[in-house]
Amino acid sequence: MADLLRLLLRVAEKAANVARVCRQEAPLFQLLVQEKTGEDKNKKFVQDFKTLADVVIQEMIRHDVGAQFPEMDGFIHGEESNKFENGLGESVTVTVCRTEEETATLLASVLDGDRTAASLLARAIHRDPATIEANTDGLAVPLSPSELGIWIDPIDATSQYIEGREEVLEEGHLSPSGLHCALVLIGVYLRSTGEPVMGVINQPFNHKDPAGRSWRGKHFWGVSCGSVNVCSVSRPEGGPDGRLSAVLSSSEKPVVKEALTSLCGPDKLIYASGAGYKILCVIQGLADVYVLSEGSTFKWDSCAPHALLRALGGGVVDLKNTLRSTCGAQDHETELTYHQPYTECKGADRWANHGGLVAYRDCSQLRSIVAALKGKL
Ligand code: 2IP
Ligand code: CA
Repeated sequence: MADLLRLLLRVAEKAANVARVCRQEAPLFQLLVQEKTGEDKNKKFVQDFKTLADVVIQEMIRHDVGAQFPEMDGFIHGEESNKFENGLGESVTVTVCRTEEETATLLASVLDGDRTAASLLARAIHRDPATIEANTDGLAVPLSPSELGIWIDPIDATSQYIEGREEVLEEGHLSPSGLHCALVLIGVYLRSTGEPVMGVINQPFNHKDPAGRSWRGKHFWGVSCGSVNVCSVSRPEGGPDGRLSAVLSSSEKPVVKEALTSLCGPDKLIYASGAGYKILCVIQGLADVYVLSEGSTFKWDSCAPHALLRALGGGVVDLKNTLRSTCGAQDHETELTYHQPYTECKGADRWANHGGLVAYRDCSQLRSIVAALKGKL
């Protein structure tokens, strides 16, 4: 497991490099922000570049993990499909090739021959990342790769990534929107039970280096398996006034906002972008809980940060099931799992967290949230 963790930290850093390069290199950035529709649309060009960048990152992770752990091939899933069709009906499967040149040639074929953009992207994919320092010494978990599956979200909070607003993050403060909400999420689950057991989060745009030019990232990881619970973030202390704070999507239902305002007080409700970023806020103690009443997140959004929360003694439950459950909120029956699709649904919806969710560090806080929302949804 320590080998797998080290590899995931490394590929997440590579993914963060690709995400940064797409914003830093002008030929890629132009493609990233332009949205061509109707007459303007180049029929030889694949759907949109944003999706291509996501797919490239996802395939790079799949390629590197599959190369080191062939037993995991077929169990590495992501948000995007790697089959592209352009407006002329031509279909191309985007993969990472053996050499940088081959990858560049393949990418050029979906970028209507834009060799400059294709080469820049291929270089970022094939470049070795900086070494990631993580103290994984002595991390012994009795699991083999053949028991595990992976969920990848190449870039969560894509809208913030594209918009690209730069915020200076203050230690201990939640900043609701901006580039820092964009995260690379890689979660590992147990194939037999669907429990999340390992998570790696890379925040590609954490701060700018002192020279003020390029972005530096930050990474977080956690392992939770049986009696082994290790997290790179130490468990945050409770707030001074003991009142709960909740982070929500700005599009949350009024009834939820009202119930939580009564419970927490209006100053303790915070709104932020990105499903992964909101769970990261709970992990870091910038909020106590993240409540979402809609089924608008997916397995790839929650798997990685869920593993970190479990390592800290918390978790992520299905909100609807928890409200329906007759047992206490501590009952792990309603924790989200990652191995079974909703077979009655199609496409991405097969993997949605349909019942909404509550991410929490502390079971007693989860109980307060459940009590406040009971009978209201
Ligand atoms: C999105 C992204 C959105 C989030 C949505 C996710 O993933 O994290 O920000 O909505 O649930 O699926 P909100 O910010 O309202 O919580 P992606 O950006 O990868 O599509
Ligand atoms: Ca996402």
